[in-house]
Amino acid sequence: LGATVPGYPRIGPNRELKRALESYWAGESGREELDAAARAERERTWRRLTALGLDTVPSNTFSLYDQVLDSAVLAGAVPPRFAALGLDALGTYLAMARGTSGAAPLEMTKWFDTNYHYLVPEIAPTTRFHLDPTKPVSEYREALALGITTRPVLIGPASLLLLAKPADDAPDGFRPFDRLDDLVAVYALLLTTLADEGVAWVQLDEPAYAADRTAEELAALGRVYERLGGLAERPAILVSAYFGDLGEALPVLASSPVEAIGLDLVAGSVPVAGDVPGLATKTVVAGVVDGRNVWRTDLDAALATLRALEPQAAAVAVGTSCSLLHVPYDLDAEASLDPRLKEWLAFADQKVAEVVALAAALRDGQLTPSFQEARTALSDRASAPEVIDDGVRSRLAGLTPEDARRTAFAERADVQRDRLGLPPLPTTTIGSFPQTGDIRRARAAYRAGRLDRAEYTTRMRAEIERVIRLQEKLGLDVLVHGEPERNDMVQYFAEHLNGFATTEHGWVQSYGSRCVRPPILYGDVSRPAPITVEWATYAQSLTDRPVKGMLTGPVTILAWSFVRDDQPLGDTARQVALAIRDETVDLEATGIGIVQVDEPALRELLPLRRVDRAAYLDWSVGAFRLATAGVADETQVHTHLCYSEFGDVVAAIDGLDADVTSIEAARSRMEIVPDVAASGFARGIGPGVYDIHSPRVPSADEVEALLRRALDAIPGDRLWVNPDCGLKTRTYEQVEPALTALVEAAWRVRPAAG
Ligand code: THG
Ligand code: ZN
Repeated sequence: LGATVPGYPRIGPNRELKRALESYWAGESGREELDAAARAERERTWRRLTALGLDTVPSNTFSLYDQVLDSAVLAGAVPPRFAALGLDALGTYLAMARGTSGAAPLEMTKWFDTNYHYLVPEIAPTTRFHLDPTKPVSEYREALALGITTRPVLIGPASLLLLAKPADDAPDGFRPFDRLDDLVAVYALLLTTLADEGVAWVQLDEPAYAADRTAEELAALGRVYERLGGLAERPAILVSAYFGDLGEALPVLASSPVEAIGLDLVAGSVPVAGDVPGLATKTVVAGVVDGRNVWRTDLDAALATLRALEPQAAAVAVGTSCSLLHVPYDLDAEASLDPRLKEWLAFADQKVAEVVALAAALRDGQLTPSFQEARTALSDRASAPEVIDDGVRSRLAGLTPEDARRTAFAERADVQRDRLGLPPLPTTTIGSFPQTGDIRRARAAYRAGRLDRAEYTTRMRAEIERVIRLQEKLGLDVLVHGEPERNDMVQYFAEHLNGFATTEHGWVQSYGSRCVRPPILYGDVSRPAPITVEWATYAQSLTDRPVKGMLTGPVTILAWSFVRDDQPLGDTARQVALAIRDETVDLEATGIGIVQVDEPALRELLPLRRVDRAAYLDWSVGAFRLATAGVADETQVHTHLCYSEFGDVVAAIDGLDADVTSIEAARSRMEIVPDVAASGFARGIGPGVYDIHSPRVPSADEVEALLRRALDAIPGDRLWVNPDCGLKTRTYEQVEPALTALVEAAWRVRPAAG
């Protein structure tokens, strides 16, 4: 295997695939253009990885939408509502990804602790697994025709089922994992088919085993690879796991008849010598180059790790810790990035080069000049004045527990009730309003210098006024300014804080055709000047109703950035928290009575292993409290969290000590509300009553029913009425009638909440 990587970005260095998909969806181009764009991106990838010097190049890492969806379709796991549409293969695939008027799409959720989202396969006892090997086979042939021999990559069968959910009509107690034997039969057929094609190696990804697994799930993993490894005719098998240590799954795999195991040695570590004797017969693909952060690798340290592994394994190959899907393509595309900072960084292509250099060093002991370059860059970074800010450090050192503590919630609640004078079941939104083409163009023109500051401010103010008047007309109780000035809720703050750099082309796929440009947090963080105060106070000046100030919380800013790796995350989080705290205090000083600090990513960074969770929740909750405890009792602090898996973090949400928390609940029809109430959560809560992830507009009757259900579990003086999430990705045609229904429903239910 030599030098290789488990995966590579696929959206295109200039987001070519995004554009091709979106123009196909808009009906502006046809199937041929889409296929051509996809083929061009695959060819570019294989040629690039070959040119950079990898010994073995992966294939089937391309996806039109999502790799989990690809594997589900390969196994025939197409739910009946999509099969019934009678569409061709592409039509069915895209219907599963995006839905149609009659068929809701597959649910989307976070890919482990990354900012990538995958589509959740739906499995029933009746799912008829059957092999459709078209995609990996045709991509293998496509590469071969270019003279490049590749290793097809697929999600392994055990992880595919562990990432799936039971279909809605599955009987109680049914688990997708119950179908493992049936699914493995399909994978067995696949391996035989690939062998017939002449495929020498296949990579099966089992990242679900980097999380805690039951004894039953561990035993099942062993059975899967006994069976696949025992096939008479098959390619050599590489089982790859990433985002952490394999733990107890490692000896299971090591004693199965697979040829190679891929380990994440950045999030995980080299097994203790002698602990896993089975490794002695395996090739270990050592993921020593971080596949999900952008720092240049300490090549000496990585080489030492590789050498420490050598005595334990039959052979050591070199790779990145996980697929490079999570980093941008090429640092060389960044013309405006500070040249000094650039020396400290590596994007996907630079990481591939690091892998190649490490493999060469391991093979013949020759250190290429890149080793010396890495040493120079690392020592420069360690001593750079841009990284250290003594003011920030001494402020952090001077903090006391009091700084993260407010008066008891019940006391504050009384003061806030008197000040705000809101009705029961107050109505509000999460913060962002639809971003019109005009607004995006104005921001772009301002950035490019084609619009001056005064004209830009005039345009933004006009939009804010429009949004305020609309909310007044709709009858909402707590208003927002709508965030027209923000490109992204993290990037916007990064652009205004010291210690962050932003990129021009550093796009990373978030889901489907959607991308984000994560900022790079490289140094001590501080706030040089107020960021949002001007917009929020302008909005407040237009209306008598309370306007909420809108901020992004420290944990989410970290989660959606590339964060420095030279100090504990908790320290970095507290620096960001202090910057946000300064902003809350300034908002309060200008008369803003409600400040919302969003933490949609709080759940996302929760460690995969239970043993690590308490420490994480300690620093993450602490950072949020530090960010929000600087305001007086009469200032109401709100927070917003996305996604519905709250069981794991209800106690932590309470620990945030926010006065009001809004959460996603519409898609699960308020299912989580009784759980939240049963946990003893006694603060204000706004379970979303309008699913903004879909273009569908709810009726007032429907919202009313949801509210009545919520009111069964939560008293009316603590229940807020709001959508599931921000409205940024919706249109005004959808938002206006939906918010009309929301306000109407709140009015209908209020008498019962009195
Ligand atoms: N910001 C960041 N990460 C996120 C979200 C976010 N992760 C979770 C969730 N929200 C992901 N959702 C989206 C929704 C829309 C888009 C990206 C992620 C999106 N992106 C534009 C695109 O691809 O066309 C580009 C945005 C831009 O112009 O800056 O629409 O909100 N960091
Ligand atoms: Zn949300």
